[in-house]
Amino acid sequence: MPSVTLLNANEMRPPVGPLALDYLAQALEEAGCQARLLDLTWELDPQAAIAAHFRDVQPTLVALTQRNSDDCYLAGRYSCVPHAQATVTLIRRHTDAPLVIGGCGFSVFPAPMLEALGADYGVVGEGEEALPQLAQALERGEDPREIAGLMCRAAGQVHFNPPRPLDLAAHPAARRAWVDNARYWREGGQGGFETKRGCAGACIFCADPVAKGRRTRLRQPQAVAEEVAHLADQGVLHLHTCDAEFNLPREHALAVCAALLERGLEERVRWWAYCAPEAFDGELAGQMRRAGCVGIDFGADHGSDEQLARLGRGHRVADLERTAEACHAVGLVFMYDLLLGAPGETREGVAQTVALMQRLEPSRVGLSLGVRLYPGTPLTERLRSRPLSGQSGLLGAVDDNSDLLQPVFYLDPAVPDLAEYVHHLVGGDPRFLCPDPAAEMTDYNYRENPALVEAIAQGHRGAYWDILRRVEEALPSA
Ligand code: B12
Repeated sequence: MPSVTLLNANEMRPPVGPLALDYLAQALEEAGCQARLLDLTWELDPQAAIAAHFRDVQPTLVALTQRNSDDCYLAGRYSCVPHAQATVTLIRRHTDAPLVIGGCGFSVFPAPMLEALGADYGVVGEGEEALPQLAQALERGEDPREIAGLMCRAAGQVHFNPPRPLDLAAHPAARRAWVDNARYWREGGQGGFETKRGCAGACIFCADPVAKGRRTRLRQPQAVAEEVAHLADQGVLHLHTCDAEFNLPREHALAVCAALLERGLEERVRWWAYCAPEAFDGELAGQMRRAGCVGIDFGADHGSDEQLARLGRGHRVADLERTAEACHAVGLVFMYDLLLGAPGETREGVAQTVALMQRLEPSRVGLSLGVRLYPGTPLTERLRSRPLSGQSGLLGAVDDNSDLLQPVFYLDPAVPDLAEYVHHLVGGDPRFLCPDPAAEMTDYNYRENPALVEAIAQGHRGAYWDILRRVEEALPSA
């Protein structure tokens, strides 16, 4: 029987559970493969843990999940590649088994990441079919190169088959039985679950359609509820959705809420969701609230219709006004995530956005300043039609980095002092999770966030912005 060691080496803190590995382990088992998990997040001595694991086990394949390529945060610009390289070196020292990588961080940068890590194979997109197929092909000594989504190097060349999106509705409920979800809940403050994959949005900057596909594929609402029940049985009582946007399509969001209510899960778990400001209204807010949702993070991006249109967003300021009204009416705590500094940004636009936030009174406002450039997005491809080197507005590793694996950001030259300017406009309002230029600008980065880690250790749970809110407002844990 083919056997696969699933490996997580995510070093970020607070620790976020490797949801992918719970899903992949189940898919391997259902395909007749053996799955073992080695979660280095919990290991104080990763080298010893790797050595001990491969002393006992010689798998057919080692499968490494690479969730992040970097922290995608202008002020941090932390690349995850060196840590992943070090992990691969350790793995290679202790096993001859071939190595495959996957995950969002990989799927956005497949060829350069395959090269940088020296992996044998990569899987672009979903792994539930490709991973068991690869393990089986290797066990039988067959050529795996026809597998959809597979990337590999042979004779100095990279071979790649485009991924084939899965029909998620045909997938059974996830049992969530491999990852130590209870420990992630205790030390990371939350669990995660997915209701769909893919995004049909046309946002010019977003990596989601690149990594997950442009066609939205829905899980069965009853299967989602069953998965949430499995997590609740493990004591994982605070959850975050892991979709691009929970409310797209709106009817599916309503159906998921109904399925949660049918199982009485609103009594057992609290959950937070990412939502798009369009397709959101009072009825959905009410139904989400009844189904146990206690907080929503809207991808608001900007407070001017012109800039929203430039960003390719599907909503306008009027939609933001409606979301605020709907959330206030049902008592849902909510946050707006902003993206300032994209092409077309102006000082007036920034001021208008901050003023809109102050008027709509969300519970929190998260500010991202500057846009991380991901290959394959309309914005990046437009900028790359000319050599990047020498273009104005680009920050980060612009030279010798044409694949953009090292972080590169766009910050419109019209607002070169954006961090200082926003800081001035916000004027110390604690609702704004705002990079502080004087404090190394790290307080809205969940990569290495000691304040959050401490709050979770004190018993706080839930979405990180909501934990930060509760700490700041001296409220009890959710
Ligand atoms: C929800 C979410 C969060 C939540 C997490 C909630 C939770 N409890 O899990 C919060 C808000 C905490 C969060 C934080 C961050 N996030 Co986040 N997050 C997401 C989101 C929307 C879903 C992640 C998820 O779990 N998806 C579901 C799982 C099943 O998908 P998956 O991991 O991709 O796995 C599938 C495939 O990739 C593949 N696969 C995965 N691994 C492997 C391995 C092998 C061998 C194979 C074959 C296949 C395979 O198969 C899996 C199943 O099909 C994604 C975007 C997205 N739509 O995925 C961003 C995303 C992953 N996050 C991102 C970032 C940057 C971050 C932060 C670094 C932001 C910051 N600076 O604070 C932090 C890092 C946190 C950490 N410790 O790692 C980026 C990463 C981009 C990149 N290039 O690195 C993404 C892609 C969003 C974006 N900007 O486009 N995030």
